[in-house]
Amino acid sequence: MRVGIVCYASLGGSGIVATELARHLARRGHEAHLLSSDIPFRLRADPGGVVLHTVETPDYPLFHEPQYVISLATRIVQTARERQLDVIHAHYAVPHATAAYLAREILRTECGGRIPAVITTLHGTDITLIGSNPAFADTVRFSIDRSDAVTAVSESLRRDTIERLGTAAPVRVIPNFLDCERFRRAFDAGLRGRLCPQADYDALVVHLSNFRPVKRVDAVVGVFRRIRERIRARLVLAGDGPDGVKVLDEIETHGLGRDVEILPPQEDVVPLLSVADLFLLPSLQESFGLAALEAMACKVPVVASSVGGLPEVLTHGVTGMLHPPDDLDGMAASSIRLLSDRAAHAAMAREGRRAVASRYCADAIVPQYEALYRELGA
Ligand code: GMT
Repeated sequence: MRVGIVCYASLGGSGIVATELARHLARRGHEAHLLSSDIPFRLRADPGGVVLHTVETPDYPLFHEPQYVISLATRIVQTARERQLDVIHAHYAVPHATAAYLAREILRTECGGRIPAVITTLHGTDITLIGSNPAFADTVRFSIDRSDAVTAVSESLRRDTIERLGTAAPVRVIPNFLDCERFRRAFDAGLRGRLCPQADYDALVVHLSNFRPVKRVDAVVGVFRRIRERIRARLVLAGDGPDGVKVLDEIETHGLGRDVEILPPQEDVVPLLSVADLFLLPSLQESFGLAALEAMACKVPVVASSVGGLPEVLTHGVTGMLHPPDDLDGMAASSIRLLSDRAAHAAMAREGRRAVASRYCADAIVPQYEALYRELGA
């Protein structure tokens, strides 16, 4: 099959999942094209047989507004024509579902050309935070409903889509996935020693994200501060984003400078996760929580908010610990318990890896997308 996948290049779960899907489709013998404004974050190290088509949005002095929808739709049309695409798979509805719809309608007007099926995969904030905003909702709903198929990454997001946008299109749940061969614990004593010297610390707590308000990096520091009162722990935050400065303030206010380190976004997160003892994800909203899945795959117990799709990914008390987003004391108590009880920690690490291996590996999920493409005639 010839598949064109549209995604954001920036640091975010939807771009990561789209890139991995393209890579796995290429590995399984399909022609995989990725359309994005730049090289997607996780494609940089290894394109893995995926053909990248970058989208250029020209500037013009009259425009104060970026014209990305038009340039993206045009790029999709050109790629579909040149490569005879069977499928256009838009990841993140805003505005990718709209550009894909527009591209398909343009292709429909051409004689004899192939008309690709349009699939939209909803990732979370494209519905919960931004897509349902009154400034966008009518167009987003229309674009979703005009897709030939719609998928959501969790049951919670499927419900949110219907409730918040009132969409009519059936939404199928296809969860996120990982390359389970690549995502496995590979402990590096040197890295652990550098990030968490044994003479000073007994535990390493990690958080990875794009430091947007929804991730609540201040709450990460808040939970860590409570842990630090009881355990000689160190916190490593990796990522960057709008709340980076807020986090620095928080660290300074609480005099945590020596115990917290901020690293840049990691192209490969496995080395860092593999030396961690605990992963914190106290998000306000999380339709799936790909970062939690990555941590579980690397045998790192997760303490997270009981919001959105996280209760589908994590079973409280078995593969992770879930608390209401504002219950920082509860998150800290669970963290302290796990970091002080070796047997409980080992059991949760083992069960987390087992859950990922049994339900979320590429081999189980990518065929569900292939089956969907085939159902649509690809
Ligand atoms: O918030 C992010 O990390 C970015 C955002 C995106 O669309 O890139 O993430 C959403 O999609 C991820 C991949 O499906 C999910 O794992 C995240 O839970 C979801 N984020 C939110 O719902 C806040």
